Amino acid sequence: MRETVYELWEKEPAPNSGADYAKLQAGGYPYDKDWEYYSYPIGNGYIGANLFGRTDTERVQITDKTVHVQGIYGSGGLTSFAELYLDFGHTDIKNYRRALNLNTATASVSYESGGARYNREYFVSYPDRILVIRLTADKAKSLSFKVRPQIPYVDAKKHGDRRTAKTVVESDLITLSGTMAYFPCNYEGQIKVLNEGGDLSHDNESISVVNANSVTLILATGSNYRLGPDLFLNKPELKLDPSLYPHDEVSSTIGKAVKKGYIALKTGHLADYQNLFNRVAVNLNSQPSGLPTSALLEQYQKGKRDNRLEELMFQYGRYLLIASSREKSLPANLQGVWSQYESSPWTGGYWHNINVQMNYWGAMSANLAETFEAYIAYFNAYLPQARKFATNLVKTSKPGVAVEGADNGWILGTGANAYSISGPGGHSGPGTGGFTSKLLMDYAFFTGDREFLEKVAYPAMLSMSRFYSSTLVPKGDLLLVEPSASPENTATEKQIKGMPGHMMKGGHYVTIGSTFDQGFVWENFNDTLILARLLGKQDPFLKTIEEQMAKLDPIIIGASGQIKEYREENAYSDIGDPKHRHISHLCPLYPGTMINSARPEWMSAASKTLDLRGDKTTGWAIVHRMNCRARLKEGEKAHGLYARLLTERTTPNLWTLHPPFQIDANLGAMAGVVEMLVQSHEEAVDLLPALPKAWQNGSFKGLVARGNFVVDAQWTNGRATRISVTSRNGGEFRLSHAGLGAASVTNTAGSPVEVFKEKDDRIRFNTTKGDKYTLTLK
Ligand code: FUC
Repeated sequence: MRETVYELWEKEPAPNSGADYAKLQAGGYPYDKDWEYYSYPIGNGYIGANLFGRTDTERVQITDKTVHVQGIYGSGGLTSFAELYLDFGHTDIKNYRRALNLNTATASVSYESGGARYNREYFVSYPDRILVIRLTADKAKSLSFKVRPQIPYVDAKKHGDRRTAKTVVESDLITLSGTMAYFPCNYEGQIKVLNEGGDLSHDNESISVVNANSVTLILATGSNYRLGPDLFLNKPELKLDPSLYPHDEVSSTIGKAVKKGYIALKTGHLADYQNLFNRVAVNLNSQPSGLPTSALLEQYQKGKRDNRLEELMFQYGRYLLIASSREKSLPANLQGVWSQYESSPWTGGYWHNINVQMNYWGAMSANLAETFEAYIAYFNAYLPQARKFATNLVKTSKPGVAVEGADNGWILGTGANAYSISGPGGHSGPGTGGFTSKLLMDYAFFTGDREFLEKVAYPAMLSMSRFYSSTLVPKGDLLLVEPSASPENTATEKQIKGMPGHMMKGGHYVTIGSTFDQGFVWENFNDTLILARLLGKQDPFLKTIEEQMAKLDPIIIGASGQIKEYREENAYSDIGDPKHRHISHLCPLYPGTMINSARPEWMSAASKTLDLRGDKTTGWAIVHRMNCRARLKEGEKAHGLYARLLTERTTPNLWTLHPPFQIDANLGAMAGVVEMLVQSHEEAVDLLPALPKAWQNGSFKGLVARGNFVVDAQWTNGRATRISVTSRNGGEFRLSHAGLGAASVTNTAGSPVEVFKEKDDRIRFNTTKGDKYTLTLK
């Protein structure tokens, strides 16, 4: 397959007209449209940077995921770490180009001014944990500029936003340091200026480069944040060790990077990044347009749909996930790893009633399972607090029943961030737990990692099942979740008159046994049982959940042919906002698996529900609809939603807007594209299950199916012409695709493999770990 270059590019720098404190977005301030719409994001999971590519004063806004203010809810909130300004003062700019290349995770700026061509290159290395900016010119001694970093928001009015700030400049090194008042979090950043030719001079806040041939800037950040259970169990002032300073760590990171030098740093960055990025190619038979990205997007938004933009958006999702979630870093938050804010919208947190899950929906299938390791570490750290929530809830729901010392399971609610998690309640019930444990299950299924299955996934699923099992409330023959909600949906007093539930603050309806909660209890029980079978576990408790599962009755079809959101609704939207962004009652379809092809009546009801809910909604909500349509194998509609996301909720830097910018829709749409091309949640892997007209010809390589099978395919007029499968773990492989029953299969050595025809369109064969199988289609 040919290698396509995917890049975002423009002929102009990003504007930078300042931020606006008057505009509060979801509690986030100040709002900076230029940052949100036009800057290019780079990152390594720990550090994020937004690049403006300017020629007068370049702005590089830097975020460190661990550095937080008090945040709107008082439990922590992501904030900007620093601004790095580079004063060039260049005028009469010609032949300007800035780009963000996704194949190399490198950004560049290039232009002519005053008879010289200037080039800049930016990347954030994961292996070396640094940001590198390399500046060159085609004329000797023509690089003169000032390196002027700034610690933002030191004059914050709110106590919890305050920070102390100190800038120290030595010959070629600038050190930024201080303490965030709230936790207190000690932070430090160092910027090393390495010039080739010319001279350096400095004042108290900046370093000036004069007449250099080339310059390399290296930046590292650090803090006293240490991910671990104490962080979630302790009071704010005890979460971090105030006597711990990151100075030695940051100095050592910089020292090592300086020693390696630019070439080795870049080689290391490329090797690390491309190992992940190059695994997947998706070719939708597109052509390069020759247009800058903003113009390409504008054209698309005017109705000229373009497959290259759709491919670019997919690969951008993979790029953004790699940039914002790596092993040992914190997971990708609501904005990935990017925040220019004093206080980020919704704290820039981990929202567990859909947003953080959406971040990882595509991690495994888009062949980036490693990125989920950041969430696993986060999960292990918050688990003791999640257990406390469960024990307290069991105590309230079963007063008098001794629960001390027992495994009461674990549970968490919606709001969480790097410093805290919350328990379920309010507008989102305990289904948020099952929503979360689904991710662990997906990781287990996709990777087949035996140790993870034994040590993490099974205990986690089983333990959450214990929580659900002991808190379900008997009502007649059924077992229901109480209190229960359909996340964030609102109702009117008139709607809920005479209903069993009640209204809470914000107009949220709280009731018994919503489809969301019942559905996720079902999914959790089901997953626990599957894992138990797989691992050969015997435990009398498994029998209990099997019996309880039969009493959950999660899916009920209503008078409008809809999947009911609430048990007590009759026709669609008897209760709740008929156009609400959340479609929590369709979680059993996606990311859940209860609604599937084996239940066609549920599939039609889910489709009907989506028709009734409509597509006019916000960023991530469009994406949840897209992925549901893909699961329903409604390719045209899934594609329509992808196009809607690009048309209505995508900015020129291809970030997606709720609004404000949230990374969830970028990453969730990436998952949706895969879901249209390969699905693996049913008995057999389904190839091209939801192909729209616009994608009738194409190919992909490297998409992953559950069982850890890597699939490559090529198709013409919607029918596969070439399929191959690499078996990472061995085991039986089942594939379904039109006409597949007649296919023959050879292994890596070219020897024929015994194939069982299960149906006209479905085959099965055994695989050996590491072997690649080629299918010959008749
Ligand atoms: C959920 C959504 C909101 C927003 C927030 C971060 O609460 O309902 O729309 O995306 O998360």
